[in-house]
Amino acid sequence: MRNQDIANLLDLTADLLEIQGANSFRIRAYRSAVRTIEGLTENLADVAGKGAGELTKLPGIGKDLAQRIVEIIQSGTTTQLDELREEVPAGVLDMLKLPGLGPKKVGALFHELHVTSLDELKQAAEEGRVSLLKGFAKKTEQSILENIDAAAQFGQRVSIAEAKRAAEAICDDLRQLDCVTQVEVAGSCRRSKETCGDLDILAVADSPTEIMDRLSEHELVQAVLQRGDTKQRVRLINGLEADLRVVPEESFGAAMQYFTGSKEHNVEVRRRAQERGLKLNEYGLFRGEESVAGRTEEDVYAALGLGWVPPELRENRGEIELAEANKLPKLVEMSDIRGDLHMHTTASDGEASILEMAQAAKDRGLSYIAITDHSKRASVANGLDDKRLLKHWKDIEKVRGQISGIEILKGIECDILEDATLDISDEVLAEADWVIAVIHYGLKQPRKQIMERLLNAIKNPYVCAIGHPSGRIVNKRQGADIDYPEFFQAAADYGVFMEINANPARLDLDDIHAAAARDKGIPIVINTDAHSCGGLDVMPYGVAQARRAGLEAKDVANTRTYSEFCKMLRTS
Ligand code: DGT
Ligand code: CA
Ligand code: CA
Repeated sequence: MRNQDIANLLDLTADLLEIQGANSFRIRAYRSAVRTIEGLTENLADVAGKGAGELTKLPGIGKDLAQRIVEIIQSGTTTQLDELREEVPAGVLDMLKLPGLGPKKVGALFHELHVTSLDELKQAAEEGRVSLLKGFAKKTEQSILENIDAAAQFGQRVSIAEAKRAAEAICDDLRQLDCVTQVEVAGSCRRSKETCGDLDILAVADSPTEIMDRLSEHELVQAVLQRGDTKQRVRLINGLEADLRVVPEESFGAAMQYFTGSKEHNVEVRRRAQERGLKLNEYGLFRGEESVAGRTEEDVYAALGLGWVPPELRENRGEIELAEANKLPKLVEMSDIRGDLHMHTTASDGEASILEMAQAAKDRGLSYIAITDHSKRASVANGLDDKRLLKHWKDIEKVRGQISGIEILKGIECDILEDATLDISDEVLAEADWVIAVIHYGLKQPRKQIMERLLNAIKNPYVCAIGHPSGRIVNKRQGADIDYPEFFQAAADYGVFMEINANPARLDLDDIHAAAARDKGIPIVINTDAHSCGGLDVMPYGVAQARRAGLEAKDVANTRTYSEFCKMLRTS
């Protein structure tokens, strides 16, 4: 059981408690434990293994929570969570996926309107019953109606981070078995899509029974839904479902190719096979009865006159032509990344100090970072005004003398205000090494206003990059209405970088827009936006998004050495 799995279950408990109107101190205790656990570098299960008292030494973890954590590690749930799940129907939790609906509001809808599903909520909103509730504005009701169809559609999908974590834990475990020679995850998870509908796991094993038994006993598995001779479908504790298919060794490559998808990619590949008088399915590539390829994916693609296509590109967006012409890009990799240009400290809403963040980044092999705390408009995040920012930069200068082997840029995540001005004065911005401009507020403004704000930021001589440009939250909130061609043209003209925010909840720019920005010659920076040391570990999701965009190392500014990176910055 990984830390994030434990944190997720505690967070779910907090949501359920809040829906049930529990004491706010208790809820806060759970939330603060979640943050503690997410920021931990050591494995919580190992800490718990050292003895009963060890967990309570962690900040924000008292006796009660320590007990729950132990329960989760041992059984994958808690009696409290099971009880809460009985009291609150699963459909009530679906309502949390709507923007603007937190557990408190969802609790009111459940208890006062007796709404227990998205369908019922839609009906209640259409009938105007939602806005009659205390604390609900007409605007909230409208927003529910605007977003409910998307929420129902996304409802069953989980973030790539959650999917990958579960897939890795399960695959690692199945690989322990002696009877197993191969286990890999395929499907959207292997393609690193932003969200996954289910997991598709493939294995080669002498004993299908043994590997299926092992899966059904896995701590992340809640229930076995179907079981056949070589195929099993299970539901995980986070609600995600997973298929395990045991395939013959000589079919493993063909099965990986088939189940990695996407469907659209497969349709094209299969058409190519047919053109050559071949038949392609999950068992192999055949001429009549004779097998031509199937053991490895490389063999399958090669037999069709194609180079091996990296999974992230398999969306039928031109990759097959590139594979045929031997022109597939050499996609950027985690090991190419040398810097991280977006992170927070205790100066605003981060959990670690400047020095701790720098040390954590250095431990992860980075050679430069930018500290970019919030500006004052982000008052909930304790954003900095001009004066505090100048003092904060002095602190950064001091830290430079306390750590070697890593360069620290004096940065700021500066809000682009609703009236298109910047939240920090030009005189102060002029002193920065690195300025990321972002829109946090007024995301729903009409396109004309949004564009005015973005263009104004781009034209400011001190702005280096636009952070999480669309402002979307994956599965939850749509991004701003941006005229991308105009936006990218301006960024290209003024030499402003674009961020791929690696936080799995953002992944912003998305793959399509990151590719479009690259086509305009705009340097891309992949940043974690970390709010704790552990937050630095989301970089692989940003790299995966860049790979889905077809980016190479040369397209990504923070693959450069520090001095090369500095040369790219605007000198004004
Ligand atoms: P998901 O689970 O919705 O996030 O997306 P995928 O891509 O993992 O889709 P899934 O789990 O339905 O199926 C896994 C792969 O299996 C899919 O990417 C391609 C392949 N596949 C499934 N059904 C079909 C089909 O009807 N035709 C073809 N050509 N391939 C299919
Ligand atoms: Ca899938
Ligand atoms: Ca599937």
